[in-house]
Amino acid sequence: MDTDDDGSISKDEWTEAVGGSLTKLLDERQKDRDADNDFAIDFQTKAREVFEMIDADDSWTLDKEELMAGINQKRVSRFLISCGNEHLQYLCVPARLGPMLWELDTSKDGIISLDEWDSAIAIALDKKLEQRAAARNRDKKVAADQRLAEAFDMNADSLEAVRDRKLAELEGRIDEDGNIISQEEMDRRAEEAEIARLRAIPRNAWGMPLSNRSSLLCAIM
Ligand SMILES: [Ca+2]
Ligand SMILES: [Ca+2]
Repeated sequence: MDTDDDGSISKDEWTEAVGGSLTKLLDERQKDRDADNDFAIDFQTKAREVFEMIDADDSWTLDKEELMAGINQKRVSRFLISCGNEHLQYLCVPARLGPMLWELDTSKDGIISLDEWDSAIAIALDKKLEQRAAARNRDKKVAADQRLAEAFDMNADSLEAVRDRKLAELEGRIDEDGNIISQEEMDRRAEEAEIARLRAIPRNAWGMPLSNRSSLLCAIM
């Protein structure tokens, strides 16, 4: 920030630093949007090609026979399986083709029109864009963690250790010596305590808990 190295941050330096990171953020968002747009165009183009590959008689509708033959083409099945809309994905499972056709055929005339196909593809595309955004956020989080680790002069492992400790503190998993108790150990201890609790319940000669009146009655009957 202190670009002229005079030991203080002037108004201009501040404006430049803040403005710079804002511009960078906006640039990044624009880049993400552009990449998503390119992806969407490519996805829709492929989807249309797949439709045409299945539509053997060029009627602009898909019937069951065309679908059954279509899924045997590698490009068709590869697209469908990874497309993100499960109604399209399950078309590739012969036993489920009928029910999926019924789901996709919203007009219930027994065939899939181009409109019905496009609606299914729109759902698939939304899912894909969601996955892309999630993956991007994951990447950004990893990058932010790395920056944080560098800022504190720690490597990612020690940052992870700090985070583990914080989590253990929050969950009350610290023993009297200040060591972290693992979740498995906590589970094991809880299980042991439960067994001890059950053993401590006074029982009659038939092994029924004395405190439980209904089981006591059962035992008598
Ligand atoms: Ca057709
Ligand atoms: Ca239809």
